[in-house]
Amino acid sequence: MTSPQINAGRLLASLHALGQIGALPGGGVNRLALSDADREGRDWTVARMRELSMRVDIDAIGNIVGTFPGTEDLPPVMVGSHIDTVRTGGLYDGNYGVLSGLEVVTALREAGVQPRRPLAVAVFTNEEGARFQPDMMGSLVYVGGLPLPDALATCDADGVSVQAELQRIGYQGTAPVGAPLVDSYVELHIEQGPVLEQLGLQIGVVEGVQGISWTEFTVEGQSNHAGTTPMALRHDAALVAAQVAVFMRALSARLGGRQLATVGAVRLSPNLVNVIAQKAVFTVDLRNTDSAALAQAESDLHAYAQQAAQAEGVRITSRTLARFEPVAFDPMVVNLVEQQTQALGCTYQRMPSGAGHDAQMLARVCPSAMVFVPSVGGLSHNVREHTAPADLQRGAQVLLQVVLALANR
Ligand code: HGY
Ligand code: MN
Ligand code: MN
Ligand code: MN
Repeated sequence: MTSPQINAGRLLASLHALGQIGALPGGGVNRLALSDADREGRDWTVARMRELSMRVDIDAIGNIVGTFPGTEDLPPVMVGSHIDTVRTGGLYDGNYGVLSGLEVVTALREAGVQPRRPLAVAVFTNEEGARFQPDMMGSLVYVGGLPLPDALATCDADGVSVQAELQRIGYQGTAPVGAPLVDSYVELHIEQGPVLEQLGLQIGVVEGVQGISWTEFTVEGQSNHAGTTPMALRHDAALVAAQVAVFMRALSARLGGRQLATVGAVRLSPNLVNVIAQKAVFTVDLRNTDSAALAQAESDLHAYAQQAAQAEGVRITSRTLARFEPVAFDPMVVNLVEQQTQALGCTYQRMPSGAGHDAQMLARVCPSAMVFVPSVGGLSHNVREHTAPADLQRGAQVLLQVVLALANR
């Protein structure tokens, strides 16, 4: 029996092979949740699990869990992430955590090492929330945080439901969802931000995830002729959307610290060059590590949006698309990640996660933590997303060591 080693070439090859599915012409990946590309990516990943003789379970929200048996029939140590992407995704966001999990299983098999506890590799449905909200939908249902019928009934902007798409791509499984018996969960992920690269560090020991608030606003004004309507007589829905977008900077400055605020999606109608917009539907993404500050940001946002709408004489309504409090990971697992990182001689720092992750949902049912590796230029949700091969290999080796420590304790 030798000590299991991550094979960097094999891991890279699997990332590039999966990255071909939904590949965009100029580079990057578009594998929106429950799309044909997502189905193809799921088929490819399930085939890898079966090649590793893993038991494959697919639950009613389409979560895929491959299990590598332990010497004892105990609740598994789980690793994993997601393989759905945003429309301008990269090779690594989510995919890296899933494929590193399969690489860990491969390395264990190669070395003839069977851990005491089983090792589960999870592919959670719709982590991104780009097409169906909320994000982290599959893992939220998995831990009992969102009733399955509500998730299945969720529709995208074209009115297509999660259930219809799961059935269409053949991934509405029969395994029960609900609070699963999982011993612990560790998610390996690219940082998706600039911190590790700017500090020249190799590993992020992630202590928690910041709070997330997604709101969709609908503004209804009055379409009118752009050439004949005096400015003072307009009821311009696009103006209010633009004012809220500009307000993001003021909101962030007002709350200082780590308040992040983004208007990411704007849909105007009739969306024509010579027509004052009758309707604007736009989203606001607020993030903060501090729960009270996040609530304050939400309150300031709604007060400003109402005031801007009133001044323009338009109607405004809103609905919450996602709302998750900040999460702190279990110190036992975080300390283990730090110990294994130190044992491997990696440079590192403890840090929060700016992005949402499935780990923040698993933390509701079992001790969880995350491991980050650097993102080149801090880029993610961008087709130029990149992480150096040495960093990918190092992160996966840390994951392997943490998994063995958890599985054999
Ligand atoms: O938005 C997020 O942070 C996650 O990638 N869905
Ligand atoms: Mn991700
Ligand atoms: Mn993402
Ligand atoms: Mn994410």
